[in-house]
Amino acid sequence: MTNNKQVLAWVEEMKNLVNPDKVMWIDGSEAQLDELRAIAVKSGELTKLNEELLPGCYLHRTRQNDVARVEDRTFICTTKEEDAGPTNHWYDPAEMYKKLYNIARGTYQGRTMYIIPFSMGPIGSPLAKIGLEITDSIYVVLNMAIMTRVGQKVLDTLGDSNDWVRGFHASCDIDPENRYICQFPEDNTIISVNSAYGGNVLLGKKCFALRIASYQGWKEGWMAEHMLILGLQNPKGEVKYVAAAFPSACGKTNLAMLIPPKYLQEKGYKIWTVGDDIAWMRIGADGRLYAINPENGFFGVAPGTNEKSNFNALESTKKNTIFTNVALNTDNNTVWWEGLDKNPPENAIDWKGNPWNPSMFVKADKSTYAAHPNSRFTAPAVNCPCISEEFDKGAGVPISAIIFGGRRAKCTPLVYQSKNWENGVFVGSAMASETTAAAAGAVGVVRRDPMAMLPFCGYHMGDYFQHWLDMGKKLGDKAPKIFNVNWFRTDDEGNFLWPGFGDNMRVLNWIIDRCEGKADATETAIGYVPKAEDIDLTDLDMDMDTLKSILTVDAETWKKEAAEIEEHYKKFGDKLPAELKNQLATLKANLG
Ligand code: GTP
Ligand code: SPV
Ligand code: MN
Repeated sequence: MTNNKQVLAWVEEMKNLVNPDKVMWIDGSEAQLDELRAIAVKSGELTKLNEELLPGCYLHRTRQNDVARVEDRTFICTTKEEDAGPTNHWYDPAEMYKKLYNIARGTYQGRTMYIIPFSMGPIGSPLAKIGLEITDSIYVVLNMAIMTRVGQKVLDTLGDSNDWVRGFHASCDIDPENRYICQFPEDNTIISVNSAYGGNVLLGKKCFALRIASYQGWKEGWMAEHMLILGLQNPKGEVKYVAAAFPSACGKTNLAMLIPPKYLQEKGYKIWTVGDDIAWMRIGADGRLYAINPENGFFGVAPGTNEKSNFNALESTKKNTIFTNVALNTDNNTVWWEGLDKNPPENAIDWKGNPWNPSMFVKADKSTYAAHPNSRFTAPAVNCPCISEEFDKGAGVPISAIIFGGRRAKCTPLVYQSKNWENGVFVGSAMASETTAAAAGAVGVVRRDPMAMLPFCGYHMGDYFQHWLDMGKKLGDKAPKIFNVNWFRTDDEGNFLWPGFGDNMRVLNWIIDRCEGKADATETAIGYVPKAEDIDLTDLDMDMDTLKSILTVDAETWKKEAAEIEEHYKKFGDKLPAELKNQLATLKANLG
């Protein structure tokens, strides 16, 4: 399939290491993918779902110990430890290669080695990058064929170039004690062993498009961010693009596919989806910031996705989709998850592979749920009813606003605007959010997650902050405006105070109005907060007092927040840019 000498040498080296029975290059043809689907169904790796109701769809269950990203087993392997920084786990590259090769040696025996050439970004786009993933898992091949552009065309585009990322995956025994997700940014290399779950093994996604790409972006002057990209169309038919960084399972897919409230639809407002998880951004010829979505599909959270909360995501999963760790409805061979509808199947198999029925469900006990809280769908982007016409173009869309956000029951208001780019970088660097099921470990614990990149930044986070500041200097007055949102404020009983989902459009409209100088705001210690009357509550069952309560910036709460930010900043030592130190001092002064 290729004469590229570096590619062939690496494939040969890996082949000698793992000793497969067979080797298969993924050419991207439907015929070849179909052959693999048939093998996986026969072996039980995939379950074919109801062809009438869910054409081309399959269910896969992972091991119970392999259901999410594993941050404490994820390593950045750079020659110098300090280059990985205080927020990453570091390992010496030479030692890590040795360790990983010892784990992987001979493990493809009796198996097939699949070689997947893939492009992150539309093939041939000046913003795209190429990778190869070697794997022994058909599940990985079929997911990569949805999430990225794969096949012969990628190798043709690569030609003899050595500008490509090496991704090697070995399932081994799925042993959690020997699970390693390792990035070698200096070598453009990723190695993942002993997992067979999503983000750990679909190496184009978090490992390449964020960890490796953030490092490349730092060296080459562009940005790889954990951001959705959406286009907001106004009644005049103009489309403004927004990128938003929220931590895992904090609402990116939902915001990216938002359907506006009826009265706004009737006025002519509409949202177009460019991406739901990752943005690669470069300064264009006109000096503005342009973003592409490097992915080709959505690896979305299933629980909570329904016709009302996210119609477009649900529609996207109705054909050619792979479901991971959801429940199987055995009456009609379809899928179900908590929050899909109010009719759980009477006869089901839960995500662990055990018989399940609704009488077993106890709301407070997640272990009784039919679907795993981090169960997911892998759906082709072309299925999405609101996919943007810019999605496949590769030129990128000009970004008017960048939004940060997270899950904060208290403290952070519904929305505020930073005072300028520098202040916006401070807001992003100080972001915090409650942890979710997207990563192994405790759920609901508030932690600092700068720019939603804590698990994904491939280098020293202090250098990363500096890179953001430098990008702002280059962008000058063409820089996007920076905002922060929080859909997750709760009352004392834990009920969400803001309706969220489609109603987030009301906040997006304020954001766009601010970018165009059309909306008013109140200046507070943390930034510009909307006047309550400027958030349109038409058709909403919400009183002004509740709205005002989630727009309030409480000085005492924020003084505690500032103290926590100061603590968080200590980690970065000398690498903390002076601008951010000054920003924190200004915040403290503003709070009095
Ligand atoms: P990753 O794919 O892990 O990066 O997640 P994501 O950021 O794309 O999050 P997603 O949109 O899948 O939402 C995660 C969870 O948050 C789902 O259970 C949603 O139902 C819920 N959620 C999303 N938006 C809102 C919102 O506006 N309000 C509330 N209360 N919940 C939301
Ligand atoms: C996330 O955790 O942010 C995801 C899912 O998008 S994974 O691909 O597993 O990282
Ligand atoms: Mn994500």
